[in-house]
Amino acid sequence: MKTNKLAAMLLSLSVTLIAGVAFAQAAMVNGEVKKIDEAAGKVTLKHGPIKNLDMDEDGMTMVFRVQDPAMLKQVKVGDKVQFEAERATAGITITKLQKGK
Ligand SMILES: [Cu+2]
Repeated sequence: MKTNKLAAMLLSLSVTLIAGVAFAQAAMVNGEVKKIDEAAGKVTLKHGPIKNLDMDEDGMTMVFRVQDPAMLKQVKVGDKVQFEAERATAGITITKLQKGK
């Protein structure tokens, strides 16, 4: 049956896409804290490439929102960090933030 073949093809394609997205999100990005704005829940990071956001440039400095302002208490200006960021309706948001090595 043709319909079944097409359905199977679409299913395997979407599985591949989901796996790809999961892999991109799992990759932690290296960064360095430049500025912290706890009141606004924002942090300025100089960061390496962020594959899941199509940012291939190295050494780009920009402001990120943080998902939870408490994240900002774990880091200070000058710290090397690792993070994960996602594009959200309110802007690019950091979903994970930890001190790097
Ligand atoms: Cu950037």
